[in-house]
Amino acid sequence: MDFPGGKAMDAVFYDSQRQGRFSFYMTSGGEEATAVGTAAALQPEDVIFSQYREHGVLLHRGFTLQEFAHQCFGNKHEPGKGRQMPIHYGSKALNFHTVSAPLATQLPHAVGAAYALKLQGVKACTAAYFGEGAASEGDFHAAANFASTLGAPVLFICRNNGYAISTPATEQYKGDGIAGRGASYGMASTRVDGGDARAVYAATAEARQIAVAGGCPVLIEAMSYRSGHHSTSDDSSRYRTADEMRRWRARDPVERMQKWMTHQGWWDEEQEKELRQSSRKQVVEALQIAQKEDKPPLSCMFTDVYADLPWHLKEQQAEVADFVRRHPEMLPAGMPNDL
Ligand SMILES: Cc1ncc(C[n+]2csc(CCOP(=O)(O)OP(=O)(O)O)c2C)c(N)n1
Ligand SMILES: [Mg+2]
Repeated sequence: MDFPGGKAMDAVFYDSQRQGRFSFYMTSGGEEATAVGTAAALQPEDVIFSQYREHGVLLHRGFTLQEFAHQCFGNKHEPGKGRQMPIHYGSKALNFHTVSAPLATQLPHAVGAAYALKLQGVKACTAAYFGEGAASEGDFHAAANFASTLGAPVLFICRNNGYAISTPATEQYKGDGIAGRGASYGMASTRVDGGDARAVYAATAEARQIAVAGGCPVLIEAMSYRSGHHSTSDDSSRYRTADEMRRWRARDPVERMQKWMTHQGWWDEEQEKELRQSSRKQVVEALQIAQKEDKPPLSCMFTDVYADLPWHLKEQQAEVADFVRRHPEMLPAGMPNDL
């Protein structure tokens, strides 16, 4: 897959997954301006609930390439201790709730957290990211109604990238997209060009001001295009034309930003070349380091859920211990057996 705009992280992580170095990856190509533009307009005390395609938000908050790489390899440095699939990032330090695979579950959570901030008198909001596909879930509607009736300061940030895996937006809804749904729940709503980082920033800054000052939700629908496959388990050439992809790739958000900065005289080709090379080197190094690290010990499968292990898990733990004693070759490479 080619990556317009020279996105080092997505390009190298994607290729590494295809080489079989880790199990799964999702790219954010075509939607970088939505992630970075919104993140730039938020404050560190604002709490993020993301879907899974918002790497730019984490990068903007200071999540390191090494942290991304550790998580994708599920090694011992990953806070989830390897119990989640790759791309399920989270960071307590950065006020970023861990990605949850079932679609839209983050939306009612974000509303509850926003209401809690309001009750505590904290002048901050939550930001709930979701795809237009996730907006078909009941959780979206429950969250929108709770947010507007309770007056919860939450920003609903919809990335409308045209597809829910292989289902085009034209087959997902018959109304005029997602922004209109916000209005029908009685909340301020806007639609923005999700490929224009400056427009996204301006819309988010205003939305945040409305939400925090007014104690109410705001919905932003950022229109963009998922320029990559849905995930490393998908082949989008099966359901969309090369011509459609070419047309959108010509409007790549990173290239648009590069052109604008160059036009302003703030950026040139030489700086661009250097940045691409050094970014790529940093990403490759982070992956090499993460791949060499040990996995969390086997016992982690059974910890951190119950204070006291219930009988049925004790039984399963004994079964696993017995199994790896009889079949040590089945223990994943680099995973200490502490059972
Ligand atoms: C409740 C639930 N149903 C189905 C899925 C499978 N699934 C994963 S991603 C996805 C498409 C989501 O599309 P969208 O919200 O538009 O996000 P995008 O992938 O386009 O960023 C589906 C159906 C899931 N993870 N959870
Ligand atoms: Mg989508």
